[in-house]
Amino acid sequence: MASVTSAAVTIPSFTGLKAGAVTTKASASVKVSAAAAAPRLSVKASMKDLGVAVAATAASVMLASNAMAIEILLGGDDGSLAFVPSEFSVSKGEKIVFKNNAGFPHNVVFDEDGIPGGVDAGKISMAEEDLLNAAGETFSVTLTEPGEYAFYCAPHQGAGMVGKVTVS
Ligand SMILES: [Cu+2]
Repeated sequence: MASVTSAAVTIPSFTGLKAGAVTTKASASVKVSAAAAAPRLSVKASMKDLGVAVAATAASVMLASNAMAIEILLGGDDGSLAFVPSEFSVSKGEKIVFKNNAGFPHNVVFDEDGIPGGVDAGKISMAEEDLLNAAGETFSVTLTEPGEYAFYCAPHQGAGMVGKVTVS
């Protein structure tokens, strides 16, 4: 019973996909035999659908990030010593807000050897000895020069609390 039902469902849906792909994409190659053309067209159609889905996701992320600041947590909810997320991207001029979450004190220091040439690390960093001591405290920075920026938390750099932001 069950196998008969699934076969009955599978065959019509595959045929439907094939028919849709042929009508939308292959009007020029009418003479190609259906048996030879169908598998390739089916693969093309599914890759095309996937591409559309990815592009739509990327577009909505870009719209969201252009509209406002991005927030990065200092310390994971479980108390782990990490930036969350540790790697992210922003548009130039977008505000980045680092927010104390757990496992503090933390701070945010950009690595002078890991930022675009001409950018002054001191102007975009907290001082090594300055610390965010309470939950919810923030440090904000806006980067205007495109490129990759490496940063770290001075007290926890040795524990792996480092991050990277790509500005474009
Ligand atoms: Cu830290």
